[in-house]
Amino acid sequence: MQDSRGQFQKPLNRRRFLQAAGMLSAMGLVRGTTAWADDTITLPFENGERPLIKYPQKRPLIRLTSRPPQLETPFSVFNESVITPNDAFFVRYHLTLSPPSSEQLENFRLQVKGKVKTPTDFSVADLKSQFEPVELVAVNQCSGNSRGFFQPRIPGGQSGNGAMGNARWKGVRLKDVLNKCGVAEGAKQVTFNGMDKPLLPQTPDFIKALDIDQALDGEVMLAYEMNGEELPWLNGYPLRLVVPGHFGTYWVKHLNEITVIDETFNGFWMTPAYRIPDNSCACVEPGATPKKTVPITRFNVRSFITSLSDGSQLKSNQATTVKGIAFDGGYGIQEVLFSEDGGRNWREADLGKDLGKYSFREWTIPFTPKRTGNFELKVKATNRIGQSQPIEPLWNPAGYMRNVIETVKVVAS
Ligand SMILES: Nc1nc2c(c(=O)[nH]1)N[C@H]1C(S)=C(S)[C@@H](COP(=O)(O)O)O[C@H]1N2
Ligand SMILES: [Mo]
Repeated sequence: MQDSRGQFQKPLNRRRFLQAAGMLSAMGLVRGTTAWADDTITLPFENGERPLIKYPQKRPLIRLTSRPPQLETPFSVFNESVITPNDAFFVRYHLTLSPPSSEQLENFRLQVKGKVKTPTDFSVADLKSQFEPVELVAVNQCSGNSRGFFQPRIPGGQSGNGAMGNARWKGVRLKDVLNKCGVAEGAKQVTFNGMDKPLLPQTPDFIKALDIDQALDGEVMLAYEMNGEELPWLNGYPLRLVVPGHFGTYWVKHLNEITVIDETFNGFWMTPAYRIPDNSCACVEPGATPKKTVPITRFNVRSFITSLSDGSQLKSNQATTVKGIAFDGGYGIQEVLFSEDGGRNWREADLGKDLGKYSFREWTIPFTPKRTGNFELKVKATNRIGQSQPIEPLWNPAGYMRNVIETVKVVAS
C-alpha cells in the first residue's frame, strides 16, 4: 500500500489499517486531488459561503481552506450536547505539510530535551505506563474564532463561531514528564513543536512557548485521548498539548518535541504572530495600531444561544426553553443573563451541570413571546472574577478574542 508521497505503509492490525486508509484518502484531500462537496453553508457575513466537506473521522464540516485543512464546526452541533463530538470538532493547521502522514506517525516518539538533566524519548505507551493519567473537560478555541464578524474586516481565516469545541481530554501532566527528566537550573521557558512541516524552508515551523512556571503548573496536559477515544488524526493524533483556558494556538498537535530553554523564545508564532494589544481590553480603536503587544493567553468570557438562530419562528403566548452555552478562561461561569428585548431588561438563566471551570457551561431559560412580531434575544455571561462581555464589539488588528454580547433575532406569529 502506498501513500500519496509514494511511501509504503505497513498495515498493523485492522483498526490501524482503517485509520491509515482514512489518512490516505485525506492526503488526497489535503493535496487537493479529491473533494466531496456535499453541501454548502452560508455564514452570516459577506463572502460567508463555504462548502461542507467530509474528512476522515469527521462528519461534513465547514471548510475554510484545504491546504492546510481548516474546518469549522456547524453551529447547530453546539446545541446537540455540551461536549463537542470528535467527528464534529473543528480543525486548524498553519503549515502546508499538515497534518503529518500516517507513515510519519507510525514511528512517533516524544522527545524531551534542552535544559533538562536527562533528555528522554517517550512513546505514547511509555507515557501511559510511567505517569498518572489525568482527565479534564476543557474548551479549545482558536484565537481567530468569529473573525469573520469583525468590522472593519480583518485579513486571515474568516471564521464564523465554530472554531471552538469542548471535549474531555485524557493524558498525563506535563509537569510530571518534565520533573522526570529533571528541569535544570536557569530554565525559563518550554517550547513545543509538532510533526507538521512547512512546504518552503523559509516558512517558520509552528513552535509555541510557555513560561516554565506555567509548564509546571500541573494543569497543562499531554493528551492522548479525546472524549474516550484516541485523538482524531486531524486533532493531533497521537499526542497534543492541552493548555486549559488558553487559546488553541498553544494546543500543539502531533507534539513530538519539548525543549526546555533558558531564554524567552522569539519564534515567528510567538513574535510577531498571536499577539494582542497590551491593555485590559486587548483592543484598540478600529484601524489603529497598538503601541505595545503581548502574547495572547486566556479566553475572555463568551456566551451563545444555541437553541434558536436568526429567523427562528416561535408561537406567541407559547412557552419555549431557550438553551445555550457560556465559558471563560478558567475561572468558571458565575451568572448568565438573558434579554428578550434587545438588552433593556435581563433575567437570570439556570446553569446546567458543572463539568469544571474550563468547560462549556450549559444554561436554559423559559421564554414566552407575549405578542407577535420580532424579538431581539441577547445573552451575557459573567465569570467568577467579574469579567463579562461588551455590548459593542472590541477590535484588534489580528481579529482575535471576539466576545461581544451575541444577539439572535427571532419572530413570533
Ligand atoms: N502541530 C500543530 N498544532 C497546532 C496548530 C498547527 O498548525 N500545527 N494550530 C494551533 C491552533 S492555532 C489551533 S486553534 C488549534 C486547533 O486545534 P484543533 O485543530 O484540534 O481544533 O491547534 C493548534 N495546534
Ligand atoms: Mo488558532
